[in-house]
Amino acid sequence: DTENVDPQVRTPKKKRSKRIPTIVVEGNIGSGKSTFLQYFQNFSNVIEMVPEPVHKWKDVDGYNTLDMMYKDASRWSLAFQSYVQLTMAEGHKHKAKNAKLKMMERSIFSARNCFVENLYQSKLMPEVDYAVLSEFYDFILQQENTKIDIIVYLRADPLTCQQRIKKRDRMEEKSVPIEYLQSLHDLHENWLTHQTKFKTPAPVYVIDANEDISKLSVKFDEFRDFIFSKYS
Ligand code: TTP
Repeated sequence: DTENVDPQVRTPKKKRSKRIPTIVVEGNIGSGKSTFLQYFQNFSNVIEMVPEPVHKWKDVDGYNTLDMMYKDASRWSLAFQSYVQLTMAEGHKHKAKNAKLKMMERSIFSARNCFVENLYQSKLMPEVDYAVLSEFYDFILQQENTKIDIIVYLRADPLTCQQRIKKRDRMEEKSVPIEYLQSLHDLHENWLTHQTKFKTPAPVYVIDANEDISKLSVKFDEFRDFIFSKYS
């Protein structure tokens, strides 16, 4: 009976921590997401970055699942994409502690709507694997707080992406063909520009990312001003 409880001794209600506005950075492989994130490292007093998960995918108890997936997608894409999905769920759950905003490279949404979809449509992933991943995805969306506030879409031509991938020379990506980048590009476009099959979970801010980084920084400045005034 709570009526008779002395308010002095009542245990205080647990403080619910407020959800921090979350920015998600999307775009094809090689579109410049890391460069964009690097730029915002300079504002770490305002924006907290969620650690980038690629290094985790390269070492799952000693297994480089990213490399395995590229070498034999039919065999390893379920293991790989399951792990990607897990690390994305962790990223969404991550609470920013010392900043007003949180920024994530990619999201569980692009992993599902672009990469898993691409593997399935190109018949590299069997229907049963796709079905299992999709159910798991739906479950995570019900359980975790995957709410995001804005998507920055770095839109770049597949050829530009290919050049940047070649330049950075990541060992696992040696054999990524232009057709693969083209179909991933189309899936990003369908999702973020045309919104045909999948709904976007937040408003989309598009940046034309074809230009050289020296020119791009002006656009990054513009986005910074936009976001800082929105959440000041
Ligand atoms: P990206 O997440 O696109 O990261 P990036 O470092 O290529 O980004 P940018 O060049 O714009 O800075 O992809 C990292 C690697 O992981 C890439 O080889 C594609 C692969 N990948 C998948 O195969 N499936 C997935 O679901 C995701 C998210 C990535």
